[in-house]
Amino acid sequence: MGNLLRVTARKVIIDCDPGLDDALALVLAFGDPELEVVGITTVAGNAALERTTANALRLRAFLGTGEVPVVPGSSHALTGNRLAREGGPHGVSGLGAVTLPEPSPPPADGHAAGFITEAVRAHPGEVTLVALGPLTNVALAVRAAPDLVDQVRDLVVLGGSYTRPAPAPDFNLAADPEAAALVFGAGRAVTALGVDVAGRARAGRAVVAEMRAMGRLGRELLAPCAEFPGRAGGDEGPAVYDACAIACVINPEVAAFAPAAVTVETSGSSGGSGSAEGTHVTGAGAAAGRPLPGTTVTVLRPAGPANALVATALDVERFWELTLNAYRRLALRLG
Ligand SMILES: [Ca+2]
Repeated sequence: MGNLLRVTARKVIIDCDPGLDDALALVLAFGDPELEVVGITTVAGNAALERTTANALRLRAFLGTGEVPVVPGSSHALTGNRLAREGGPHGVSGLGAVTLPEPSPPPADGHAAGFITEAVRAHPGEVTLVALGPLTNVALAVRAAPDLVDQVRDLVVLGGSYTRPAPAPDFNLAADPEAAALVFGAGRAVTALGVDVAGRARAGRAVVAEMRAMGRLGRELLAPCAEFPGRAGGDEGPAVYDACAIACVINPEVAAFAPAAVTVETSGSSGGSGSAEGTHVTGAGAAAGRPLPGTTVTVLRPAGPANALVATALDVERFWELTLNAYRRLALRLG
């Protein structure tokens, strides 16, 4: 049976910036037999690159998935701005209060963008690339190897807002708006899950109680990720955005999607002068009349060509059923 599952499992590369919800997403990816994680690539975002990479390595070790390469990528946006928002909602470490053992094997050699290109070319039409952080690595890969867009099975982006205007641009796109614009303009329909829809999946008290009952995995990783004070989301609990994107790869019926024409506001020609506009995004404070860099402008079901398939609704119950099942499966394996 194991072999049968392997044959049909969907290959994914997870480009991420762990990150509490990145961690919850990685556990889901490793716990669900529908997916075969062929690599984890890291980008600065929720913390600096050294930390997001170290966090990915720690998670890999803790989850017993040492054979999966972890490949570090970009510390800075395409414009040269720093990507990281250290000390933000994910804490200084990027993993809140979670403490995991030091990882033993180091990250793989090379750069995330090169790894993505090689892995996709090695399995044309088979690899789904899921971006859970700023889009710098993906943009670098697409820019260096334009054939990539025809060779990936799917390109899934977590970020933006497509069903309603957001008060401020979402971090993942705003951290590197030029990269985001490049990815959405790459000539292939991007599957995009915005924070407007992914934000509906929240780890409420009942969910956290279930996590806590899942042995070591639940006590030491899942529950602390969901309960970190920086992410407190009131009674509903914090949103688990990144896990939503993985769930949609496992089963697209978790969300409803519609074709859309999406453009991403960039910093414009003045962006290269050391402006930090693209890196600090959470406040509103848009310059009068012009959306902040990283803001998505969406025409749903356009008369003309669409460059994205955007999520418009989420089946929250189905999401948690799928996710908690995968967590339980991995928890059993870890004891
Ligand atoms: Ca993330």
